[in-house]
Parts: sequence; structure tokens; C-alpha cells
Amino acid sequence: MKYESLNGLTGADLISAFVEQHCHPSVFLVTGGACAFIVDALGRNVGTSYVCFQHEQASAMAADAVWRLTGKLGVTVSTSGPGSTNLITGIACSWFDSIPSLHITGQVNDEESRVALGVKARQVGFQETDIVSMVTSITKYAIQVHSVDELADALREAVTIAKSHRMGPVLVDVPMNVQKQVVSDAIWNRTMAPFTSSTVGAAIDWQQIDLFFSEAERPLVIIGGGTFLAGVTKNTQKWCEDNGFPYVATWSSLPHLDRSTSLYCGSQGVYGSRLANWAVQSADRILVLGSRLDNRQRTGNPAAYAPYAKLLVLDVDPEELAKYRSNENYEVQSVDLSSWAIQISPSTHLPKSRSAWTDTLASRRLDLDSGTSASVKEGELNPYQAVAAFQRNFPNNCIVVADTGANLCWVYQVYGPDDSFLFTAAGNSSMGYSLPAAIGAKLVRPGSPVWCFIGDGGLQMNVQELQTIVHYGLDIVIVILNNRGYGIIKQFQDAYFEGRHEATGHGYSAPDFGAIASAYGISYRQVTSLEEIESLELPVGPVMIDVILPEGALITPKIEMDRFLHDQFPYTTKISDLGLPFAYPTRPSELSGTAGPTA
Ligand SMILES: Cc1ncc(C[n+]2csc(CCOP(=O)(O)OP(=O)(O)O)c2C)c(N)n1
Ligand SMILES: [Mg+2]
Repeated sequence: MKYESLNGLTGADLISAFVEQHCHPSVFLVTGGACAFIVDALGRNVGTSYVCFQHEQASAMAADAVWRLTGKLGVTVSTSGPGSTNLITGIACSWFDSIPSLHITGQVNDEESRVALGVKARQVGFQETDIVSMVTSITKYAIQVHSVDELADALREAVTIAKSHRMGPVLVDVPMNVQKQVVSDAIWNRTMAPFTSSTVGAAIDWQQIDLFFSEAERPLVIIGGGTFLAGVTKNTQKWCEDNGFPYVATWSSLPHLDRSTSLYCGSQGVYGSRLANWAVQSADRILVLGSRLDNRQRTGNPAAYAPYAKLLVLDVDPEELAKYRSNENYEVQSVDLSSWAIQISPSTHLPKSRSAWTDTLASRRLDLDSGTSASVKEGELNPYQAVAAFQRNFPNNCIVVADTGANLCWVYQVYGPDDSFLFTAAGNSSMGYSLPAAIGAKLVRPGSPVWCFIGDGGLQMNVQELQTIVHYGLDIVIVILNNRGYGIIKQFQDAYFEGRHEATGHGYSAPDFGAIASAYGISYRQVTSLEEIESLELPVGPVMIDVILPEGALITPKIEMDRFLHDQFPYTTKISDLGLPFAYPTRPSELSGTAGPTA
């Protein structure tokens, strides 16, 4: 915004002008008394706009989606007290996936606050809540400011920290008196002056990588979501291709890779592909690029993950690498992967018997990766086939958001080659994320088709946002993978609690989604067969597609408790027939750690 004069501009105006310049200018919010000045400033500034959500959790989840699609910071504004605490689950989604986002919370006037008065009363001002200490463990920076002078520094600091090194959310808590305080020209100019809003970390040590692979017989690269955050997924893939390294994905990198090449083995993990997991368990050297290797990757027993391989893990966060401190199989490098862009194809020693290894993987691809099929009865709709049918009909440049639970697994497990952009809240995996994230996506990418996949349970966690969709006329396609239960937990209960469906079947129910859609004024289609999906014609505008699935539809393949990564349910192949190059015991719990290669 061009201000004719800086005279009389306030802290609230400063926030709005700063957001316009350094963040995505569309701010997501639910208003309230303690943030009303900021909302008013956003409304008066022609360079910013705001979108009203029905719940602050949803606004934070939508803001999380903004960076994933635009590379600009998503911003929320909320009121103090319940408004700010409602943000927490959404902020946590950004925190665990290292997504930068800026959250501005209104706070009670300093003179009526426990902080300013220096007392330990629970609350002095109405709706006063110490949001800063509540979010300290899920933000990179959280601060309460007490003057526009402090606000100026806090905004610049917050944005720089959010976008530097391992990125993440930040929060600035602004008391009402600061929102109203008039800003001097000097402070205004200092806030708005150009600055380097992110910094780059240490460069990659290629020598270590070279040495690491020099003796490899069966090298493998794991391309993690950190490569996407660093903007180098394509570069790392090209490097693998140029050097002939087979590679596997994680769910955070999968959508950003070209998945049609012969060196790509699929995604690893508990719900990963059999080929990728076989490759991990058979490799002797694994280079890990920007993956946390959490328990969805390595299973609940990290010692059973590639126990005979050496691993070299590259990550921007030294704290992530500290996890491997006592494991002699792991070497680490704390580096900024964005430097991969600078040195794209260094002369890495090619591993000795690379071609024999890639030939083996190619032959394994056929018998291990013959697709997924849930155990459904004749005539029932198979969720994998349903998702694949939708996927075949995705329009070009489609944005797809997946939720959590079995529906998330079904979407990611059949995610084949196409040009759509898929994401989910991978680390926090909060039920209901995909609906507001789809809204955020549609708002910042209005020209792209947006599809939201969600379970019947997940939709009920953020169902109120259907009104946001209607209000702003967002033509989002909402696909409910409706098994009328908490499917993923039921499968867990079948394995460990003799099928007692406590709080997943008993005590849980789903509403008539057709009636819900009609109450909100959203078009509704119910489908019960593959043919209906294939012949579906979508109306213009938002639409809800209710896919009626068998209640017992399973996630397959999947690793169960005390099983190796190469031993996924359903147990279709005997371990002895898998041709693994290492002698694995039957169960991870028997692992002594000293067994060597079989041949
Ligand atoms: C906010 C939140 N609460 C609880 C959970 C635990 N949880 C994970 S999946 C799931 C069931 C999801 O049910 P639904 O959305 O219907 O998905 P389905 O597994 O049936 O596909 C639950 C309760 C969670 N991930 N997030
Ligand atoms: Mg369900």
C-alpha cells in the first residue's frame, strides 16, 4: 500500500504493511476484540485481504498450505484466549513439517495484563492467556511485544527465523495498546527497510559422500521431504539418475519426484511399497537426504531398519542428527541441502557392482510391487481402486490434499505417476487437516483444481469449514472415503485387541453427509461402485463425493508389530524366497546385530 503520509499510522497498520511486503498478503483469521485493530488495518490496506474461517485451527492449517504452494509465508490473525489456543493444532502441523508460517495473536492491553503487572494471577484481563509459553515448544520464535519499537524488531526477526535453516512457524503476540500505538516515521521506515529475510547454512561435504559410497556394492539414496523444503528434490533426483543410484522416496518427497523412472523404487516405511522396503533392507550403503527417519519410516524398532547397512544422513537440523549419536552404523552431516542446487553433479566414485544391483531391483519390482489391493468382498468397492479411478481423472495441475487415517494411506499408496501436487500434514497428521488446507490451497491458487481426500471421521473435525468454502465460492472437490468408522484404528484393534472396536466402532458414528452437504448448499454425489466413479460428472462449484466403502476395508501392505520392513502384511511371500542379501532373523526382537551378508 502506498501511504500518502505516515502520520497517525499505528502498530496495526505496521503489521498489515509488513505482511503485505514479506508474506502472502491474504491473511486467514477469526476475529475478536483483542485483534480487531489488526483486522481493521488489514481491511483498510488495499494491498492485503483477509479470509474469515469458522475456527482458528482451520485458519492455521490453511496458512500451512500457503507456503507449500507459493513459497510465501501464510499468516493468521487471532484474538487472545480461546482464539489463540485454537491455533495450536494447526501451528503444530507446520512445526513438525518445518513449514514457515506467521501467527499474530491479539492480547489484552498491557495495563490489564498479568505480565505487565508482574503478578501470578491466572488471568487479569478478560481472555488473557499466556499463548507465548503455550506455543514455545512448537514454534521457532514466539514473543509478546510491549511497544511498536519491539513490534518492529519482532516482525523482522520472526520472518527471518521462520524462513532460515530448518524452517517453521513463529508467533508474535500483540497487546491492544501496541496495536493502537502511533508509529514514528523512524520506526516505520526501519520496519519496512529491505532486509535479508533468510540465511543459508553449511554447504555439503562432497568428499564424505564420495568416500561413503566408494566401497558400496548396493548403494541406495533416500530422498526425503527436506529436499522439497530446500527446493532441490529435482536436483537430487537428477544426481541419482546421473550416477546410477537407485532411490526411494518418503511420503513427504514422493509427490515432488518423477516416479516413472526405472531407478525409482517407491516410498519406504510402515505403509511403504514392498520394493522400496526390500531395497532398504538389502542395501549396504544408504545416503539419506533430508528425512527424519521417524518410526513411520524405520518402524517401531529403529535397530531393525537396514541393520546391516551403513547410513550417511544429511540434515539441516543438528538435533535430528543427534538421534544417531550412539549408533556406529550412522554417519551424519549437518548441512543446508539447498547447496545441492549449486553443485549439481559432482564426480562421485561410482559403486563397484552398481549394474548387478540395479538389475536385481528391476527384477524384484515385478514380483514385489504388483500393486495394492485391500481385502474386500466380491462386489464391494476397493478403496485402492476407487482412489486410482479418481486419480486417473484428475485435471491437469491438480492440487490434492490428503487427511489422516486409512484414507491417507490409500491415497499415498496408489499415488502413481502424474503431475498433481499432493500433500498432507505428515508429522502431526491431524484429523481434519485436509479440508482447511484445501481451502488455503484454492485461495492462493485459484486457477488450479483442488481435491481434498478425507475420512468420515476427519471431516467431522473441521466440518464447519464447509461454510468457508460456500461463502467464498471455492470449487473444491471433497472426496469422503467413507467407511463409517475410524478405519485405521480398527485395523490396529483387530491386530492387538482381538477386534474390540472401542471408541472406533462402538461410540462412534457418522452423519448423513448428503444432509450435511445440502444444509451448507454444496452439491453431493454418493458413489458405491467403480463404474459410478468412472462415469461421474462433476458440477461446477464445490462438490462432496461420498464414497461408500466396506467398513472393514484394510490398509495393505502394512508392517505389523515386531516385523521387519521387508515383512509386510499380507504375508504373501516367504522371507526365504525374498532373496535378501543379508541373513535376517525371523523377528526384529531376535536381532543380535552381528549377522553378516548371506552371499
Ligand atoms: C485430531 C486427531 N485426533 C485423533 C487422531 C487419532 N486418529 C488417527 S486416524 C483416526 C481415525 C480416522 O478416522 P477417519 O477419518 O474416518 O479415517 P479412516 O481411518 O476411517 O480412513 C484417529 C482417531 C488424530 N490423528 N488426530
Ligand atoms: Mg473412516
